[in-house]
Amino acid sequence: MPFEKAILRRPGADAAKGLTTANLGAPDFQRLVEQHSAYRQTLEDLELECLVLDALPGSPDAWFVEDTAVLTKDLAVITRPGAPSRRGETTSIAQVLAGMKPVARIEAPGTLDGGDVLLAGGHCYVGLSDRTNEAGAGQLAAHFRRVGIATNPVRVPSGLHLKSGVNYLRNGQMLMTREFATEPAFAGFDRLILATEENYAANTLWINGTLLVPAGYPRITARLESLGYPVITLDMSETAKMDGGLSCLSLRF
Ligand code: CIR
Repeated sequence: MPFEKAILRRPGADAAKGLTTANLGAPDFQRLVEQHSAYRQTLEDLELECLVLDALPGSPDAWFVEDTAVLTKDLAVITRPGAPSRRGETTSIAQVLAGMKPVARIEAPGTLDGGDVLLAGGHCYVGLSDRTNEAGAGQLAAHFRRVGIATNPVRVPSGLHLKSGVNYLRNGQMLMTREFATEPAFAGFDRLILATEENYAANTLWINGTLLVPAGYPRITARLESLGYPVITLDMSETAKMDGGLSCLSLRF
């Protein structure tokens, strides 16, 4: 099903104060704003109507909107982010989504980040990570069961989120780091395994038939093109400095 809309949030001038493990230095704010604008423009070029929210003062990670909600055709699940510093971000997203879809919530002691939720061919895989716990994953599965979506938990051995390491393309093809190559939950997919030095490109994003791939990963870019996907590469250098990737910058529905 094609996406029609996306919700984004502008990075704030305090973006460098967000959480990160990347050791790549602080993002250059001007470049970050330019890269974020290019991302938005790309979604618009691919026919998505973009709602761009203002930066949220005091919440330097709020531009990673993907972590605050999980959207399906019939439901919006407001998350309870695993990082305490990010919990306040959900209030504003809940207000935005309230008029659009029925809303459910992840409640304490559950924690869940949207970056751990992978929807593939009508099925949901939820990562158990440093941010998403069993209680949060269980609550998500219960909400999804009510709208006819089955959910499987998947352990995230390293990295921030499940989608830092695995993403669904189309046609039964799953792009993943070597860590997930033997994960039984993905055994039924045609698995495309990344070379270790290209692991960041696991966070490739399917938008209406086109793949958005982070710039700088020539091997996987060529492979995806050879499979017949139109590919657009985007410079993600400043987002990567804050542990983010392409999927985390939007909620798509
Ligand atoms: C964080 O650590 O929460 C943010 N600095 C990065 C979140 C990235 N989100 C995502 O991949 N879905």
